[in-house]
Amino acid sequence: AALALAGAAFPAMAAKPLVMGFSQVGAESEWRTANTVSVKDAAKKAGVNLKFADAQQRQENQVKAIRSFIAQKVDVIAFSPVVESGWDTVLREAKAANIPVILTDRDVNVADKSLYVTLIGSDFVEEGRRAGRWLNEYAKKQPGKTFNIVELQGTVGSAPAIDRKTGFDEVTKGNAQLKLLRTQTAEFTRAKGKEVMEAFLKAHGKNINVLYAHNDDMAIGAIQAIEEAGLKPGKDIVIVSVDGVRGAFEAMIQGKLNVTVECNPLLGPLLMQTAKDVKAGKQVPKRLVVEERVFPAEVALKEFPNRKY
Ligand code: GZL
Repeated sequence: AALALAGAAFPAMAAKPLVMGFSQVGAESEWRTANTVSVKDAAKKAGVNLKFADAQQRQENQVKAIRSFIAQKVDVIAFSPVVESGWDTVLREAKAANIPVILTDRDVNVADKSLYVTLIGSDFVEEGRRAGRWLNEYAKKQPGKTFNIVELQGTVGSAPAIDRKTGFDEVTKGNAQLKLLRTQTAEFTRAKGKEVMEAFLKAHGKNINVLYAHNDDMAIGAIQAIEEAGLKPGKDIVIVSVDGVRGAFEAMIQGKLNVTVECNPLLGPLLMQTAKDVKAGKQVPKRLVVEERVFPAEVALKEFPNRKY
């Protein structure tokens, strides 16, 4: 009789750690830094082997990173696309290599939606609507007064810049009290926010009543420019911003910023769980939206100790 394999015990196969290639936009804002910390911490906690690449806000660096992840045969690719367009080719290469792609934070504009599994992130159009609704309510308290608005847009072609403008315009376009004076990109950074606000102030000075900034970093840069022009941010120029980062809470507590619309960067844990589900062949929704709030200056002091980023 064949020799029975008496009790040959195979060592329990330790699950090989999931390998994730992550291409990050850059390090342009407090929000982005918090997002990177969340992804790295969550990978550690989830036992995910994370290969992290910072693109310095350049799309060609993200394409290069994704190609390198494909060459390394990672289990899953995740990235936050710096702009919406120009991803079809490299995502088709990932699909041909049978590597699932998860979008975090920002969306892509691709003809074939099967090129990515899901998008985890905020509803930027709703964030823009929330900023516009706050301003409509603010204007209502001063009937008859008109407000000249200047707008600092985020990175040209990025989902948050396109959508935050869309949402804000949608809810404010019928308001006769509000008039958009100037709008220009300041690329989500403090430095550019200050530079563009200086130009706006040189051209329009005291005629500016409101600043709508697509993120807190640009608002904080603009606050410096407003003070250097001898005006009071938060009073002479009312400031509406987005993200809800620490710097915004500090500015609200100092009376220099009037409201920030939260955009949650803490996507790491949901990303790691989703990656594991995808690898296990589970169905995941095409869109995973994170919950967010609006923080007017009146609540800043109370809320500040609870902030996690
Ligand atoms: C929003 C994110 C934006 C932030 C900016 O989810 O893409 O990019 O609002 C960051 O601070 O630069």
